[in-house]
Amino acid sequence: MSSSAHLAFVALGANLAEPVAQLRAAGATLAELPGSRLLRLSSLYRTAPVGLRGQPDFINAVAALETVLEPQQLLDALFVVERRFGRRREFHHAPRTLDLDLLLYDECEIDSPHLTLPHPRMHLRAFVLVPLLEIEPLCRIPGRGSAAAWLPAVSQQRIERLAGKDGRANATSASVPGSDRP
Ligand code: PH2
Ligand code: MG
Ligand code: MG
Repeated sequence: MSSSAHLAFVALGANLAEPVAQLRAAGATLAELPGSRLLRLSSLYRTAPVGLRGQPDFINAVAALETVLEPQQLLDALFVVERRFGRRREFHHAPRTLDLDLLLYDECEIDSPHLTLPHPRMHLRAFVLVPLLEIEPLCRIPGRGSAAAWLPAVSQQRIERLAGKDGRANATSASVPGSDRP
């Protein structure tokens, strides 16, 4: 890909309709986004809902993409994938078959009505930080510093890496690094 390519990180989440299968399929779909290449996909993690009551556990992961799309184009492409996976925006924070959140795009800091970068709550969520650090251990969040430095702040949030093949996100072109995190 050309030198105009950008590095983006996307959070994947689901807590409805066989979420492990949804996330595996979503990983494969991200590998086919226009103008983009899937560089890495984290393991899958089972996580307690954050900020929501009475919802099932989530399955979460994070993907690293190289892309020539601009941030808004990438966001639009992610919405298309969400819709393809049957996401209906019934109400804010409704349980979802697939949620794709753009976390980081190069060092960009953007605050527009449609898009805030970095994602404004990513540093406060174990379900983002843990898979992100699995695939980008030295990750820095513009305006927030080292991502790893935020881990103590989220240590109360339950997160468990899925063992065996369930922990593998199974996107054909992704390399899934081994992790000895329990
Ligand atoms: N997404 C939310 C709110 N809370 N909690 C977990 N564990 N995983 C998520 O993906 C998640 C959440 C809003 O999108
Ligand atoms: Mg979300
Ligand atoms: Mg979202």
